[in-house]
Amino acid sequence: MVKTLITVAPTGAEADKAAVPALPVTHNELVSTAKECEAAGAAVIHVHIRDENARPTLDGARLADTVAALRSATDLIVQLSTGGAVTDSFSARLAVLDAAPDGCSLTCGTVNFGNDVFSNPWGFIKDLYQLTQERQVVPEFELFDLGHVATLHRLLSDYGPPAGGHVHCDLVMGVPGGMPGDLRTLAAAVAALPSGATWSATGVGRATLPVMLCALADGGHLRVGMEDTLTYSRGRPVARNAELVERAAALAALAQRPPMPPAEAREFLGIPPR
Ligand code: KMH
Ligand code: ZN
Repeated sequence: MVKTLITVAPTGAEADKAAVPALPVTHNELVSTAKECEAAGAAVIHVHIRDENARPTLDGARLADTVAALRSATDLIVQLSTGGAVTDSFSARLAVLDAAPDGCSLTCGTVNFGNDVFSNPWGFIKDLYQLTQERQVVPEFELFDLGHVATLHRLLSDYGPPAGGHVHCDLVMGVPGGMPGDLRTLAAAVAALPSGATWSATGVGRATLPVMLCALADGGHLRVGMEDTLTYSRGRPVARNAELVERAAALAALAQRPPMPPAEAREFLGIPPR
């Protein structure tokens, strides 16, 4: 029985702190959220940071401080976002690896993102991938659409295996402009993955629960958090990221695939022990 890897994505780059007071945006809010989510069953934290005005930033010193603080306060695997916000430059997104995280996200294609475009042309994808190999930062391949799976195959075939040697993907489903969060699409995406790859899935907004249940039913892993979902149930805002992790952990336990502790998750993902 393979346990369930739970990733928490507590902040994201899109939600506005003024509209969503429970969103962790300060250093202290992020660290205390991380501790609570670890206690609730998370093994990985997918990190976006904010500046002093709660706006998304890729500031290098802040990122490095955040990595250090999360490492000293938790055993979580620290995965920095290289997606950032839709307004971030490619050079700033590449420079995220200077903060030397355990892992990073690596999105395998451009996607419409509501009224915006999340831009990931091939030239940027391959540069970022080669940088992860050089720095030995383990990438998680973020797939927002079925076409992104084709680019993942091209990346592996042109540049070889990732740092750590294991391919782990995250299906991000239900973004307006990306693949929908339903059973048939999830099955098609999983069937198209490279052989030996493992995968998590996350459903944005109202796709959260269907995607979580489908992923558990099909041997997948879970990502939850306020980056993807601001509503716990109809009309009820998320109060804390940890309640999303608690719900994921409870469903995983019900599926007889309890949460994977961080040390096991490191081995599973090919990330060296701390
Ligand atoms: N904020 C989105 C535009 C990632 O973290 O790598 C991109 C994103 C993906 O969140
Ligand atoms: Zn993200």
